[in-house]
Amino acid sequence: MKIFVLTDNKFIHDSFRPLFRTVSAAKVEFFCSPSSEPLFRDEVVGRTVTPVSLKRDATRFLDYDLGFSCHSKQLFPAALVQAVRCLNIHPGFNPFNRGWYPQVFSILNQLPVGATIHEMDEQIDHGPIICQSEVQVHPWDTSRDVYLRLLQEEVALFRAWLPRLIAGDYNAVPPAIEGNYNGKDDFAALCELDPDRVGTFREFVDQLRALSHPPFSNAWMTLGGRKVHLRLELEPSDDVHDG
Ligand code: 0FX
Repeated sequence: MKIFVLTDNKFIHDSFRPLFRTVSAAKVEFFCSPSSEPLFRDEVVGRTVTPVSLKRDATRFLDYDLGFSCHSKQLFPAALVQAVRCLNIHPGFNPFNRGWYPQVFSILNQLPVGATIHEMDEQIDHGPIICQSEVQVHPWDTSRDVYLRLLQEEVALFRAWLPRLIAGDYNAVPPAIEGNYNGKDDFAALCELDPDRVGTFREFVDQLRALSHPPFSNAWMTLGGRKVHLRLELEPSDDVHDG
């Protein structure tokens, strides 16, 4: 059995790779986007993570039995997902807040967030769901706090399900509703803050914590003619208060 794994995330790569070694007698090969090559410099030297552009070279995977998208920046073309069983592991609770940075939007719209493994179709983070696990969001969490929790959940879910994913031993169920999708533009629109906007303190805290994800500079506003970035730090104490 031939399996390909596409990833652009070093943590996911380092966590998932050993899992494949323990469960599979199959031949498993790892690939990344050309722009992610520097992340895997050590592996690339040993040719164990191969850069590939799906726009140019998707046909090279047509004779594989199974493909995984594990935080890949590239869209799998329709011809590939129709010809080869392809599975995606996604840091979101499908079908809610599919697409860009699910935890950012879940902090704001309170829709569930978690880890999902699903069969891929030609749409982003779409397709029948194999398994998923919800992750809690506290009112004091930043995007980064939730994201780190999501990564742990993804590893746990992948570890638990990998043998069954490889064997095709699962029921993939289309989501009952279409849910919602957020794109790059939705995220960019959130990042630009209007200094004259009127709202509650809670709304401002929620928007800023949703955009606080060091080392990234997301939220910004124009102050004194300059673009100024903002980030929030929240420190929950052990004191319990009502309200
Ligand atoms: O690995 P990943 O979580 O994202 C990758 C792909 O880039 C993405 O296209 C795909 N949908 C996803 C499943 O896998 O890493 P990342 O560095 O792109 O983003 C990680 C988190 O960092 C993100 O959830 C929010 C935060 N972030 C990232 C960037 C680039 C920001 O807050 N601002 C940013 O500009």
